[in-house]
Amino acid sequence: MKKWWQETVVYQIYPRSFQDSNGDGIGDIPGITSRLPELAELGAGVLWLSPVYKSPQIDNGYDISDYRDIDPIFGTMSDMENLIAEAGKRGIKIIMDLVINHTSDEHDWFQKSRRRENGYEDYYIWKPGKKDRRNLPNNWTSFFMEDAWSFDEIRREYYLHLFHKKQPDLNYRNPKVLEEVKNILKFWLDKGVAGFRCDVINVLWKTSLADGKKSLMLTGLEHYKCQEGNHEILRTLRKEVLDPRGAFTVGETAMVNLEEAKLLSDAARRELDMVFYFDHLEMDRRFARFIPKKFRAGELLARLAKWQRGLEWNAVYLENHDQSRIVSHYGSGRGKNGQLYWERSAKLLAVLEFTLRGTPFIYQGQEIGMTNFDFTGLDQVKDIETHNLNRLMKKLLFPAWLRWKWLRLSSRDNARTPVQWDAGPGAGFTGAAPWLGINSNYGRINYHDQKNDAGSVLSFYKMMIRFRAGSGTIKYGEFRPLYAKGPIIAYERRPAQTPRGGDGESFVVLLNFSGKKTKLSGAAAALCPGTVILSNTGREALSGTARAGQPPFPGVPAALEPWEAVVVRTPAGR
Ligand code: TEU
Ligand code: CA
Repeated sequence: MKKWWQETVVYQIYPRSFQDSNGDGIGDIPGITSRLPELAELGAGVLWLSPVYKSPQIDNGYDISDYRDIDPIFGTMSDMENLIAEAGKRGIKIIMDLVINHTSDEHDWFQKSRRRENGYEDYYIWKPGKKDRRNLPNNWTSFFMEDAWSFDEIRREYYLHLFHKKQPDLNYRNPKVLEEVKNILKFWLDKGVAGFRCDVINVLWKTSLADGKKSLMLTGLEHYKCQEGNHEILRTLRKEVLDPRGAFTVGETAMVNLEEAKLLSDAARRELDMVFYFDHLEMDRRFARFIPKKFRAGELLARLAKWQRGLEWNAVYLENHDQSRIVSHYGSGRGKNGQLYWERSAKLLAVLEFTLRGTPFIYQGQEIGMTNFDFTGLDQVKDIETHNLNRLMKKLLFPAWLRWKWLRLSSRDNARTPVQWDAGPGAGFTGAAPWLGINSNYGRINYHDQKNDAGSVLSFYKMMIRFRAGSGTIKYGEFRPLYAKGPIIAYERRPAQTPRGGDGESFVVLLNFSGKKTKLSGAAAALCPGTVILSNTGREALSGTARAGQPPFPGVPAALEPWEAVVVRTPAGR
């Protein structure tokens, strides 16, 4: 049975960088409301807001000190209620970012827990110990490349934090914690939100606090990733809160593998509706996403095929607030003369995203082809993860030039520079000094200049969103990898559950991930006779000009132009 969240497109907003409305250089909720017309025109059906709750902003809001209040930098609760109402008038749903693995240390619960106030003693994971780095409760390291334990001067004990020391982990062995979380979900669902993006939702249950297998990345992971206790928490939340309200959930599941993702997102298990995995964005990186290695289009196809065919339903995404900009990462920005094919490669990536099986997620600015930042040094970077990684690499004696070479590729700030709305002052984002530098290419890449340009990246995104919406095969059909040679990959989308050759549309997608015109081997050309119906080079116009009495231009091109993307409709019964 089809679900509303399979039909729609989700647009992620990182509020502090989206639109400033009160001239303090920080994006805010009224700013989002003012841009609803643009979002409706794009075709977004759901808006996912990164956290706007009260927070000391150590991790840009992923350190929450009050789940039931809005941080003043973003506005007020009535601004939030107004956004939900105004979006609703346009048929747009809102989902909130649910961060329940940890809170801020400035949350009332932590303040009470550190003082052992009655009932709060065990809201977090505390361990006795002398204040001495040499005898931490275990050898675990954090996602931010530091110790995972800090000593609290008030309680005189250690507490666990898988992220920053100001983000203490909640203790789900204490049933009161889950009750608190249920109430937070109800509070926001009663406000009219349609569901949640669930932050690092696969590390909630720590089965053991024993030492972990030593690793450069996340010593201790095996004790808390995707544990049975975590599945139980998700099933409880689904059963008691989410399903009764028909709420939608997408889980961010760090370091998840396919088997774990199946358990977390299998419909019959009633845990999450879908999950964000990272496999497809890390095939040209070592140590998660920090050290670059060669991009291989064939490897990308293999990984996409694994998840497209492995999961019942995918969350399809190429960018978010933690990842670098996809046109810089997998597009022409990866190579030399990146600007030459910037537009065409941004469109190629849109063809990829909107012809895969699953719910597409667009990250703010992706629809206009925003690129990685143009910072010249770490002093312009705000993200704590980048600065911690720099400190770790310095300790490992990597020279400064190499540290910066790698960090500028993977820094989360690449995704966090302000949205480039127009070529005017502050790129139309703010009239003040922005909290983070605006990319100097906003004169060339901005929403306003693309809005009415039929050939722009933005117009192409709108067309791809409509194309997907209009095709049952693209939404629900099977995915089959067809071809991978050098920079070219091809895959097929066929109507699901029909014998080969069933009626209904079938498509073959061909993508050239290079700046060179590349021949298709004979095998590929034979793969998909048919008609080019869509491309980022206008090739379909050729195939559409069938000469009188002649069949339409035989679809498959013998070679793909640099960064060319082609969608071929193959005849039924192929
Ligand atoms: O991210 C969790 C997380 O695992 C990422 O930082 C991850 O390391 C990377 O994106 C995978 O390549 C979530 C939020 O998205 C992030 O912004 C927060 O900093 C983090 O949780 C803590 O809440
Ligand atoms: Ca503001």
